[in-house]
Amino acid sequence: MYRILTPTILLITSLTTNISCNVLRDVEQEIREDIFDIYRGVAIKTKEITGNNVTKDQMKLRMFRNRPEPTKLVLNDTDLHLLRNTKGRLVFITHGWTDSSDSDWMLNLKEAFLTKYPDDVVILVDWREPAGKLYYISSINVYDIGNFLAETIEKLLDEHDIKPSQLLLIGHSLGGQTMGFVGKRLQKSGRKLPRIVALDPAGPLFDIRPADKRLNPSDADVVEVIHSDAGTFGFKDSCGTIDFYPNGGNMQPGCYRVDISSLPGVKEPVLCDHRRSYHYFIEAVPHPKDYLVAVECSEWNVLRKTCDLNNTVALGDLTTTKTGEFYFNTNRNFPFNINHLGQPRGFIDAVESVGRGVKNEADEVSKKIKNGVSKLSSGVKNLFH
Ligand SMILES: [Ca+2]
Repeated sequence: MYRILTPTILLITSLTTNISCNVLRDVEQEIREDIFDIYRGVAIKTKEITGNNVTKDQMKLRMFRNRPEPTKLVLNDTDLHLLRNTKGRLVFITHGWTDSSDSDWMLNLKEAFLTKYPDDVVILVDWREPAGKLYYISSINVYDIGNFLAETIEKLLDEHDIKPSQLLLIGHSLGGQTMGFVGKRLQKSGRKLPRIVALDPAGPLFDIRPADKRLNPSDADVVEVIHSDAGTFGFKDSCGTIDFYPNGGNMQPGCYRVDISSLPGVKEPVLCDHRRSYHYFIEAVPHPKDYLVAVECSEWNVLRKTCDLNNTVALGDLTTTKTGEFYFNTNRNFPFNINHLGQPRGFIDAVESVGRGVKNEADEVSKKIKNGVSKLSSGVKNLFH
């Protein structure tokens, strides 16, 4: 749609939007430090990979497919031959901290794939127990889970005629980091994954690690990253071959509308931005073209956006080999796709919304969050349970 527009460079100032955003970002930073930084010292001292006892049976693979007949089973090593004649892809999807494959988002994403791509097989990777530890421990456990999943994939490639081109790995939060470790491990035996999709890959404790100990652009031929809570729960900087920053990457419209002052209701508003990454992706999968279209921007800061309207990619295009940083705006609620006729509409919406009172809302919510932060410090262990 952008191609019909004549200007190739778009500059839009949105200073007012960013003032209100910065209020919330400061508060988010406080929450982040309360939740994660108390463990930071421990995590740095912990020898990575050692000192934990994750076993392979703590990783469960739940397989779903429509053909040759609808099948749903827990996949053991002895069942891998069932995948031998898969015509489509093997889509591995995994979750993050304190999450499991029972989550609606994983089941919805599975359905999105099987409906749009009926020849695909979806395998939900469940590691709920190692993912349910204190954050710094779970953040170390991703090494083991990544290695276990890589071993299974090696068996599929070596013994069951699966081709590397059939593999697609998708993970949210710590799961995004996990899939990076699968890619690293496979490269040790000379194979490279074609594509990883990391949905707001975890930032805390990974942001202080060197690139080879976290998700990085060399983990697969294409590493797609959707940053929806960049710098808070998600990884802030570009860490893929292509990085999407919906709504700028940290402040998702429609989040922060739940009353945070009554814990444990704090869970939803705090994680709302982080979770939007999978909501956007689930909505994108059925529409590989002309939907949730992102535009490449070389600059996106307080004062200006410098975007190349001729360089776009749809979020659901799982064939793209484009590289760079891409941005798109969304609606506040489902459906998140904005009518892109006249592409600048998304940007105009963002500016207009300030006039509609977003600033007031932001101030009110930030006040409530600040009240919540003091409660968080005392109850952090129970926060996500
Ligand atoms: Ca955020």
